[in-house]
Amino acid sequence: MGKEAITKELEKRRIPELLRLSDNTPVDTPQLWETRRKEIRDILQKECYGYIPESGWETEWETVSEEENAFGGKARMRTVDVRIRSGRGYVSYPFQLTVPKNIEKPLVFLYLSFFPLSSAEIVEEITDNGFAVARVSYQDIAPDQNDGFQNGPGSLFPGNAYDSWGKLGVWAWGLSRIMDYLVQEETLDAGRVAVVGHSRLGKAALLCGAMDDRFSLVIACESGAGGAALFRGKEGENVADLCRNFPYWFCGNFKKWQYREEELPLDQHFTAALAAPRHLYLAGAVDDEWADPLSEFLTGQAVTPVYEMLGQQGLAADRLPSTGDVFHEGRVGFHLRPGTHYMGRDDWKLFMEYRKKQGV
Ligand code: GTR
Repeated sequence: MGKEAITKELEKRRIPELLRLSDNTPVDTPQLWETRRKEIRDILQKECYGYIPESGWETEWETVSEEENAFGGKARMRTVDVRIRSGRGYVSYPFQLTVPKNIEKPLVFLYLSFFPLSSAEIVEEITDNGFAVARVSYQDIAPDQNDGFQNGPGSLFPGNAYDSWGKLGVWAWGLSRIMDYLVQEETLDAGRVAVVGHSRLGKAALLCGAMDDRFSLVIACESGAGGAALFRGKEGENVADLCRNFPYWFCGNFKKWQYREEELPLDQHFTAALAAPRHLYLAGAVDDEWADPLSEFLTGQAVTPVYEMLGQQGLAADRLPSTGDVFHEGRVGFHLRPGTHYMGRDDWKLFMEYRKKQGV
């Protein structure tokens, strides 16, 4: 019964097929999935997020401060400056790495935050649970403004008004440059780094995990439109709202899909599916109608056949979610928290539980 209700809801959305190449070949092997992923990446970049640079820069890191006894001596905290140069110029931004002392090679959260690095936020609670946290304040990477390609990494690769990267792409790319540092840091478990963000930063985290295969887990919390929520049949924010309020998050081509969601050559299960067969976690909140948690859940369901084709369990849900539901059995995790749009300790607790349970 419960499963049928999910299938019925998803069928109503009439989303484009994931497991078929553009020439109609069915995708039924891991090799063909790799081919399909390239197609999907191309569609997403061309029509939605803009093309994200793949080469043409050099990076250096400099430790700018170190605290041996953070949180009463429980953790080490270091601030590192990421310095990036291309033929066009130079940008830098800091991130903060906090590592618990009592764990050898801890798993890591790469956390794209709304808050300045000077705020303590949730870090102590996460490190107390045995995880390291690399935290970056998103506007340190690039301002959340319609500034063309003027500030931050956009200025290293200025583009055009059609298919060049928007700010979501810039923030995602900025996270990957921190990941470059984390993978060569021997005190961390570089094979188990989760990228995580909330809302607009959940959109950026999802995109980052879609473009960069080095993350073992991708967490998009209440990421809504342009994040994990399906556009087709969605409540709340839609393509036109995004293009009116935040056109610079996306590429110029995205505007042509306003009021034409049904014709989009993609839907957001494309972005989410690029995580497969790695772990993916989508979180929603019941009163977050603007993001629409049902449409986020349905994305988890829509990507499940990809996991299954790759021999993994996807979203292990036997019913449409109701308040407080937690689905942690498969490679696609989901929870529906009571309350409004927010990422707080209740969400973090479930992310950490999921990681411990799945060993990822
Ligand atoms: C809203 C926007 C959402 C979401 C949110 C946030 O104004 O409409 O897409 O990104 O901001 O980031 O908090």
